Amino acid sequence: GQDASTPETLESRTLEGIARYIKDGKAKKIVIMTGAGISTSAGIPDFRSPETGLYANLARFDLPHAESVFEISYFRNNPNPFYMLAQELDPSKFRPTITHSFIKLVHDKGLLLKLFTQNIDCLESRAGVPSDSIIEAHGSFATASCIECKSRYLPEKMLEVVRKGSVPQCEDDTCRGLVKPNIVFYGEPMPESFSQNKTLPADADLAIVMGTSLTVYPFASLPGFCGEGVPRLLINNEQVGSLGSRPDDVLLLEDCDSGVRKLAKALGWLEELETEWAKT
Ligand code: CNA
Repeated sequence: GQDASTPETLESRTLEGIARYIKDGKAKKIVIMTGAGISTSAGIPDFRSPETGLYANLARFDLPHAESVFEISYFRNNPNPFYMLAQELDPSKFRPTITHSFIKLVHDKGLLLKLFTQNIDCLESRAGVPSDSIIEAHGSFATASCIECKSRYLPEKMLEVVRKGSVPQCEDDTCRGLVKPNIVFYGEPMPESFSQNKTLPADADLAIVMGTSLTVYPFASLPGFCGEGVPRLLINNEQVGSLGSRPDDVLLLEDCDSGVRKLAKALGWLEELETEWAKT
């Protein structure tokens, strides 16, 4: 949890302390880091929540272990569990949460340095965050391609084939490789956009980490790139990573949506936030 040391930068290690810091104009370059927990209230299960998480519900697929569904070597031999899951997770079925709209609002205020997301559901874009402000660290469902020759495949077409219970294959007759959305599987390299920007948190004057277990590397190392003395706010159901260990870390251990509402209220942004969310 949050250690007891007195803050160096914030007036107090509380949500109000963070709000004051922002209102005083000290946070002009906010880096936001997110994971599956910001989309659970939209109805998309995360990986690791007990009972509701995907890993807890993969037994029916008879996998060697839960992560196999996202392993490139497993996918090559048996893509069916992934495609079954892809059908359920079809991102067009879900609406952004108020947490996504909060990120849009931070952007509209001119305060967003960058959003790093592990999510593949494209809900940040759907909430209106412009693509050049988003680093999709694990890719997304927005594009798809052949895992062998890398040629592009229309994602709508992929979902159409998947919905019929068939396996989408490369349209090049000499290839016929499997098609997969361009999400990063275990065993695949990170996107260049991530590698090129991963030290960007060092330029931030505030970090907000939300809805992630911070267990997947290299993403999980991002909050560590923030400078010492730069406040880091965690809004999550549980304490994760090393957040709470620095004197200007603030832990808000609760639901993301209620947490961002509290922060927005403390900032005097709540009405604007609700209006923004109503547009989605
Ligand atoms: P995770 O490991 O499942 O962790 C989720 C974290 O969020 C946990 O600490 C939960 O306690 C917390 N949490 C869940 N719901 C809430 C909530 N409503 N409010 C506050 N906290 C909550 O997920 P990570 O993102 O950390 O793991 C990385 C994987 C998950 C990435 O590679 C993603 O691609 C992948 N994933 C993405 C999605 C998506 O795009 N929506 C869904 C499922 C998995």
